[in-house]
Parts: sequence; structure tokens; C-alpha cells
Amino acid sequence: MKILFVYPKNPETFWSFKYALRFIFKKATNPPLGLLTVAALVPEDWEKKLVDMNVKRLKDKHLQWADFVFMSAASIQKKSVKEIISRCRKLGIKTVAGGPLFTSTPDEFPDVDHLVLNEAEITLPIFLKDVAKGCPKHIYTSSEWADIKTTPPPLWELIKMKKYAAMNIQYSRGCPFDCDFCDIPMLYGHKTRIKEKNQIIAELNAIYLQGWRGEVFFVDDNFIGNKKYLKKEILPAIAQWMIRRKQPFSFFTQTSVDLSDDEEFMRLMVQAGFDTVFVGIETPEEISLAECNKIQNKNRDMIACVKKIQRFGMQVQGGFIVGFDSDPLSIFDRQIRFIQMSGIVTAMVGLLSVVRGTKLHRRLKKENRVLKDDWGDNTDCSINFIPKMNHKILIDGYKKIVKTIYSPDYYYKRVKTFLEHYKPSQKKTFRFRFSYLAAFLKSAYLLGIEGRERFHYWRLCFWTMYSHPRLFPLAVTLTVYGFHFRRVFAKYV
Ligand code: B12
Ligand code: SF4
Repeated sequence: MKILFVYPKNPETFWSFKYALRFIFKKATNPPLGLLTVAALVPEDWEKKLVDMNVKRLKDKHLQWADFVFMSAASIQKKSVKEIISRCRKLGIKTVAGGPLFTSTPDEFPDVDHLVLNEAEITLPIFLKDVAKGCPKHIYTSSEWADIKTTPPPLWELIKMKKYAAMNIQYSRGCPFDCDFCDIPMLYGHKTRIKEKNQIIAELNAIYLQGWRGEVFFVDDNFIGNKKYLKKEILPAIAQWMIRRKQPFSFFTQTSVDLSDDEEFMRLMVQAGFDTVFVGIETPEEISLAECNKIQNKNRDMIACVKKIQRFGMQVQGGFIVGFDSDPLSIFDRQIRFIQMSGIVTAMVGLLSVVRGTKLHRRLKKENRVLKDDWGDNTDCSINFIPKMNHKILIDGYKKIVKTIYSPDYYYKRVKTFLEHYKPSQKKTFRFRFSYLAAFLKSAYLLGIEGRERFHYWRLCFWTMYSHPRLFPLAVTLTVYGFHFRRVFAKYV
């Protein structure tokens, strides 16, 4: 049997980093870990190929080679998914689809031959048995959660690692919190399910032996959902592995803000090689936090929490939302002030989006306020529900936030605020690579000569070289990120 794994195209968005990737000669941010995991669950003796459409073109000859095309996708890839399905139908090739997009909205894909939903560890073996019997069904679902201690390591050999900016690894699935706008509890459950220490070390080894050096993203929904085993086993084991392998990776992940409450845990993370965390801040407005049930952010000085994490050696990236029913008219200026003061350089500000399977969706559906399904991009200045605030005021306020915080003046000031506060681990040594030099030269030309931010760019470069020379590569990286963010938002504001 021949299986072609296809990962659909991502549009140009905040997280696509499309304009930044060009500086480092990469095609995409991350490989499709879901598909690589599914590939490892398919019988070993079946032939397998993978086309990630963010890296190369999907040709008809690729499709014609296959007996089945296996697709994985998130909502943002819907347009590309529809195109793949119609191409497969025209060519008479059977499609099998799974992953968050299909699990959340299966009814939107009647043309897929086999919808193998929820977690492949549970549903795929049943589908494969039916294929062997010659009677595969249209849809497979499950209400159970997989034990990821038995999940096999991803089939890395199906991709060319050098096309990507970072590799992925997953330690846990699920999140104990219950924010009303988030579909993680529906997709991956409330209980944090974890892998064993040996699995994680084996996965790190596999990535290392495949030749990867550089960033590795722990793609957990909330890395600190189950801290006990991390503290006792996983983080010390990773730290030792990193020493043995001479620090080949740097790690980043997603956590809730209560990370800042546990100093020992932050120290262990930094010792293991973590240097960046993404934190869902959402809003500095207490009543909006209460409205969306983001209890872990309530009644705390979030700027102090962010600064503490930075001081312990981790850059904080943040997610922010406007559009809650409780948001006052002052929310736009408050968000700008918060973001500037916190030194969160990568501030992903989005409009509230109502996603199927969430508590928010159920509430707004009852109130007849849901206009359509969400499409994944919460930065394109449109919304899929009727807001409490006047629609124009909300959209104009949103545009004001992103226009302000990504303007060269505010952006470069924020980078400086962050670098002044950030205390990277002493272990972190800079390894020279030609791609860095090329990226610097490219940035010097595009931002330092052609860009309208040229004055800010050189001022930051000289200031960093003089006062924080170790942070110079990071400063240049952040200038490149800024270039990407400005380009992405330029379409809308
Ligand atoms: C890493 C990640 C990213 C990375 C990289 C994406 C990539 N190429 O991998 C980055 C940071 C770029 C990113 C960005 C975004 N992401 Co994202 N991301 C994730 C995250 C945290 C991990 C993905 C992963 O690797 N999972 C590990 C694998 C093993 O899990 P899995 O993919 O679910 O696969 C399992 C099953 O789904 C199933 N399965 C999957 N595929 C298939 C295929 C077949 C054939 C079968 C049978 C089964 C199957 O079996 C697998 C094993 O159990 C997920 C959350 C999550 N826990 O998965 C969100 C998630 C996928 N992202 C999401 C979103 C919304 C986004 C953004 C749109 C956010 C934004 N507002 O901008 C952007 C889009 C950016 C863009 N590209 O344009 C949503 C998608 C929701 C949905 N219903 O579709 C998720 C689920 C998180 C969430 N709920 O908020 N993301
Ligand atoms: S903490 Fe993050 S992952 Fe967990 S429910 Fe809230 S938004 Fe979702």
C-alpha cells in the first residue's frame, strides 16, 4: 500500500513568519508533527511519502503515486484543504483526513472519503483493520483519550529538516484550565497526559541523529500542566542529555502565567535549555479575565510575572485578545500600555474568535450571536460573532493596537525594554553559523538601509553591541521579527 501524507498550505499570518523565514533561508516554521506521528502508526511495510505544501509544490504525479492521501490540518488551512480534496476527487484518489480542523468541523468535509477523527492512536488502528477487511467506513471518532506513553516516535525521515526553522516534540497533551474561548479541552482533554522520560530522551536523540541543531518547540498545550514529573525526572534528564550532547538545542514552549510562581521550576527549565515561553496573557482587564474564566491570570500583577520569567532567563511571547463582552472602551490603550511595559516583543494580539466546541461558542449560539465558523486567523480585522461593543469601534481599536505596537518607534523601544531586563543563562553560548551572518547582512540591507526604521535599527544594533554584546544575535532576530509583523499587518491596517 502507498500512502502520501499531505500537509496543506498555511496562509500568510502572524505565526507563519513568512517574511522572517526568508532571512534565514527556511521555507516553514515547523514540520507537521501530527502527520509524522500518524505515519509512525501506519504499518511499517507500507510505502510512505510526505509533501508539506509549505515547503514544496504538490504535483499531480505525487497524488497519482498514492493509494491513499492522508491529510492533517488546522482551521487556518481550510482553503488549501478544499483544493486538495477536489484535486484528489478529480484524479480518483481516496482521501483520509484527521487532525484539529476535521475533528472540530467534520460536517464541512462530506467529500473526504474517510474522516479518522480525534487521536490517531485510538481511531487509526480501527480504520486500518477495516481497510484490511475491505470495508472502511466514512467516519471514525472516539470519546476516549489516548495513553501517549504508547505513542511511537515521529517518522522524521519523511521530511528534510533543513527546510524548517525549528523542530517539534510533544511531552504532554491537554490542559487543566478551562478558558471559555479555547478548544484545547475539547480536542485534547482537561487531564494532562504525559510521556515517559525515556520517550522524550529517545525523541531528542532521534532529532539529533537526523542532523538537527537549533531550536526545538515543545508543542504542549500547557507545558506545566503536570509539573511533578517534569521537576523530578524530565527536566533534569534533558539537562544532562544537553550537557552530554554539548548543548545542541534551545527549547521553547507554551505555559500558563503561573509558571512565574515557581522559581525552582523556572531554574530547572533554564538549566535544561529553555529560553522562550509563550504565555496566554489575554487581557489586563480583570472583569474580562473573569468573563472568559482565565482564573490563573486573575488577581496578579502580570507585568511583574512576565518580568520575573525574563529575569530567570526566558523570553516571554504573549497572546492578547480584545472583543470580550466586558471590555471597556479604554481596553485598547490599556493593552498597548501593558505590552510596552512588559517588554513582550512578540505580542500576538487577536480579535476574539468564537470556535466550535468551546463554552464561548455554546453561550453565544444561545444568544444568537454567532455569525459563522471561525477560519483560524484572528488578526485579519474581522470577527465571526456580534460583539457587545460597537463593531466599528472594536475593529478600529484593534487596528490602533497593532499599528501602534508594531510601529518602529514602539517596537524598537519594546525590544530595548526586554533586552535590558532579560538575563540569559550563562551556559548559553553563541554558535556561529554562516546563515546567521547572511541573515544579519540581509537585515542590515533591508532594515538598515532600505527600511524606514533604519535609524531605530542601527541605534539598537550599536546599543546592544555596546551594552549587551551577548544579546546581539537575539536583537537582530527580533528586528527581523518586527519586519515580518509589520508586513503582515500592513495588509489590514
Ligand atoms: C505547534 C503548533 C503551532 C505551530 C506550528 C504549526 C505546525 N506546523 O505544526 C505554530 C506556532 C506556527 C502554530 C500556529 C498557529 N496555530 Co497552532 N498549534 C500548534 C500545537 C500547539 C501543536 C501541534 C502539534 O504538533 N501537535 C502534536 C500532534 C501529535 O497532535 P495533532 O496534530 O493533533 O495530531 C494528532 C491528532 O489530531 C490526529 N491527527 C492529526 N493529523 C492527522 C491526520 C490523519 C490522517 C489522522 C488519521 C489523524 C490525525 O492524530 C495525531 C496523534 O494523536 C497545536 C495544539 C496541539 N496540541 O496539537 C496548535 C493548534 C493546531 N494551532 C491552532 C491555531 C488556531 C493556530 C493559529 C491559527 C493561531 C493563530 N491565531 O494565529 C496559528 C496558525 C499559523 C499559520 N501557520 O498560519 C489550533 C487549531 C484549532 C483548530 N480547530 O483547527 C490548535 C489545535 C491549538 C488551539 N486549539 O488553539 N501552531
Ligand atoms: S490555559 Fe491555554 S490551553 Fe489551557 S484552556 Fe486556557 S487558553 Fe486553553
